[in-house]
Amino acid sequence: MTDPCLQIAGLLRQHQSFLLLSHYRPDGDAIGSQLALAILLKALGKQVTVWNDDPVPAKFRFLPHSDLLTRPPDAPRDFDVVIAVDTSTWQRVGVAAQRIGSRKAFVNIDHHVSNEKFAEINWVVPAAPATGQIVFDLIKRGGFSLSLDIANCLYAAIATDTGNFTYANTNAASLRAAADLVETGVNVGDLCRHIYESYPYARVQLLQMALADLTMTDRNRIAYYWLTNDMFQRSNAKREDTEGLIDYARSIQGVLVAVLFEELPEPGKFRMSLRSKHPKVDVNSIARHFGGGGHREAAGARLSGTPHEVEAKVVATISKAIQDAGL
Ligand SMILES: [Mn+2]
Repeated sequence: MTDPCLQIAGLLRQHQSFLLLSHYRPDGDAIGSQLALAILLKALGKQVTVWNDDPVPAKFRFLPHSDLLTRPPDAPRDFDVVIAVDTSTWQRVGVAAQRIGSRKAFVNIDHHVSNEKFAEINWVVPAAPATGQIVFDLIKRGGFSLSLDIANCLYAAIATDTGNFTYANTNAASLRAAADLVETGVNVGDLCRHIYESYPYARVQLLQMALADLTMTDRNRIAYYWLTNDMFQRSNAKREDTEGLIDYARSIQGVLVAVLFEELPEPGKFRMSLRSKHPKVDVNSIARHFGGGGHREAAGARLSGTPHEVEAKVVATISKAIQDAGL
């Protein structure tokens, strides 16, 4: 079996023009992994295009070269190599997928256990807590040099997907990578102040409204709350401000599964995020039941119906999963 790491490293050296993609509503891992690869390719003298349907969330705009990321154009363009990072299904790339003319190679670098391996070269490592950690591996084993700009992007990627190195997915390799990145010059204090202590006040107001209706159910083992369109309007918060809001439900003692429901601007459409705090409760399979996916301990899906129906169905499915796990 060819090592996908070395295969991809070969493509980066051999080809000239690259398109870097990730999922819409990008998180720190998506943005950090896209930018790290973009900076690496630029240093190699390559032509790099970075697309996302949605802009870089404000709190990640401090990352070096974040202005490289643009919305896909209206007309298709040709590339030598297309690389999708942190994207479990090709559909999650959004509109960008329709703006690719020709390509010689198609690469998928990801860590979602639900990844559909949609490309020609699929490097999917479910044991990696962040795609940024796989990109770190690519740089190390691929024999590329790690600059401070790349290190900042990768630290942001790994930190955000591991809950700043606190979730159960954090492993020795994440901490070794982090040590390496700090040795390269990453200033942890500065970086974390940007990511975790620079929230717009509107986000806190959104949280305030949402927490006022926090629901605890199933003997306080399921905690959830809603973000409604009305709350977004009243708080003036943006959709990107929702990243991490689920952690307040997750952090409650005794809670096994936390859910954040979000009403989408399209009528009758919702998204939900799920977090599990128990190794026996796999929220990826719960999300898959609703057409979504993710990881064992963190997953999500998009839903349709009325808020009441959606909530009842999801809570019942989680209750059953808890029961089936013998808890
Ligand atoms: Mn990720």
